[in-house]
Amino acid sequence: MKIQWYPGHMMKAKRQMLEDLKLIDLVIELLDARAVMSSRNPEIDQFANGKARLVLLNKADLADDRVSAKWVEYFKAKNIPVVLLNSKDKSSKKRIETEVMEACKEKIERNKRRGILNRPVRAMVVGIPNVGKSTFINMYAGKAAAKTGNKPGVTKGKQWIRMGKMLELLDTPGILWPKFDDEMVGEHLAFIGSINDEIISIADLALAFLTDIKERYRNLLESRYGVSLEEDNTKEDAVKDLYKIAKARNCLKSKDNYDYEKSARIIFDDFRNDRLGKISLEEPTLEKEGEGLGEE
Ligand SMILES: Nc1nc2c(ncn2[C@@H]2O[C@H](COP(=O)(O)OP(=O)(O)OP(=O)(O)O)[C@@H](O)[C@H]2O)c(=O)[nH]1
Ligand SMILES: [Mg+2]
Repeated sequence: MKIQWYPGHMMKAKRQMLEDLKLIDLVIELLDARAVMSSRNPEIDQFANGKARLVLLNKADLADDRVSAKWVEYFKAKNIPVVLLNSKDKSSKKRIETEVMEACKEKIERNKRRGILNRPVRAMVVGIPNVGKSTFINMYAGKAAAKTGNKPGVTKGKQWIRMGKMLELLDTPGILWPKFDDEMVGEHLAFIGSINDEIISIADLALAFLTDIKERYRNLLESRYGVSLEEDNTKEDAVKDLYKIAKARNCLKSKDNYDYEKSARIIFDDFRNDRLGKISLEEPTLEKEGEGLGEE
């Protein structure tokens, strides 16, 4: 499926972000651990050039641990500080504090040498819609300072949140980029709920989702819906699988007329709310020199 979503408010949010970057010492980039490649803004290295960086692989509680471990290795090999994170888990706070302070260490020391002692480090939290930026900030702050919600576009404008004396965090609205070069990127972003569902045919998206994950996570689908999925993985098989799930969930419009939209919504509600199991959509691949995620 070809999916694009770049509404006007994102263009505005991007302009604001570029403006605010001038004030920032550290860029905290939140990625979705289930779709690390697709959730990474391809322009980020250019935006954040010269700033201290920290990558957080958020929603790690929803991702496949085996795959997440590979992603950690991937970023480590590139010398990019990376942390696997569940922002809903309050006990992550201590660990993240250490990482943030480590990432800003140089800046704090440079300030000290210049005799600047009381200026807090300023960090900007960036990422695609719905990746958990505001949830992360609330966990870190230990209070509900920023508004959160399980749909894209909850944060509308920027908001500074002060963390004690030494740190200020800037919450930003989620942004995407004008065009996804690869169709898969748009699909994966839609699966994880970073694209407004209203612009997509949800039943078609469910077919794409079933095709995408069936080979690796067949057992999770079968046990969640109590069905036995088709052996193969063609488009026709996906239609049959969606039918089986609709039937198992009693999604009827009228007698013998199944409501595929309803069953598609059930599948995405389950996937996005941790009822399907730990699923990762993307694994790191070997890449050519100089290509891929992030600077060396
Ligand atoms: N399971 C799980 N859910 C999370 C995690 N972090 C955030 N969420 C949930 O993801 C949804 C989106 O969180 P937000 O913090 O509003 O996301 P955001 O990045 O600020 O989104 P926008 O403001 O729309 O750009 C909420 O339902 C959160 O509860 C996490 O680490 N694990
Ligand atoms: Mg937000």
